[in-house]
Amino acid sequence: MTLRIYGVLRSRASRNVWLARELGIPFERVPVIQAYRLADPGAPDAPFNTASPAFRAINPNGLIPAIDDDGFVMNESLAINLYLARKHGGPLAARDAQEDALMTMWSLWATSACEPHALRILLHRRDRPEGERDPAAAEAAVAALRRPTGVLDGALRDGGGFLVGGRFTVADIAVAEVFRYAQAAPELFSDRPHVRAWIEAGQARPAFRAMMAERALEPE
Ligand SMILES: N[C@@H](CCC(=O)N[C@@H](CS)C(=O)NCC(=O)O)C(=O)O
Repeated sequence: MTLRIYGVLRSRASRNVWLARELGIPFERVPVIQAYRLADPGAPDAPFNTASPAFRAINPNGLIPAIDDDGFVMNESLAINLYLARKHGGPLAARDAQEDALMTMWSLWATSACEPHALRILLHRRDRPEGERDPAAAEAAVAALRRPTGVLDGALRDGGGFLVGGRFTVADIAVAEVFRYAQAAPELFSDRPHVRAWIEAGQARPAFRAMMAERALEPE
């Protein structure tokens, strides 16, 4: 049996698919859509969604992504990526306990210190219909993300363009996928050359581009 990744690509499942493609491992993606994007998620003809009882059996939180790896079921996108990297090894994974700790540190930092602000930027600068955007909320999120962006820039400068071990790893995917949401605020990066170059290099990688090409086929 193969690895199953549950989720549409217009969700945090994108980071799992990016990593799986980087690792070159076989996987099957099951397109579970967010319930809030459907008029009636419980309708008999509704697509498989985060409120579907069959999906709740996989992730009782009712959130994508989740994985089933040959019977091993888990959720939380960044924990999934750390698991997959650890399992399959290679340059994306940690070589020792210290690298492992740093990869965990960057992943937790991405989701706790950065993601809420990056998501608010995305919502209020791009995803919500124009009339429903709150420019002040976007400004506040940009302000909140300034210091973390500076921290990231310094780490990339000192790390030769990568976060851990002087090479592209699962930590770069974790942080880059969160900062992708903040790209709707280019002013955040104007004085952060290392972050700009790193985002550009990550998004030029064939695995990222393949994921995004597939994502573009999904309804907005
Ligand atoms: N911390 C979780 C967050 C998961 C999450 O919020 N997923 C969103 C899509 S990106 C979702 O499933 N929303 C569906 C809903 O709220 O019904 C992770 O990183 O996996």
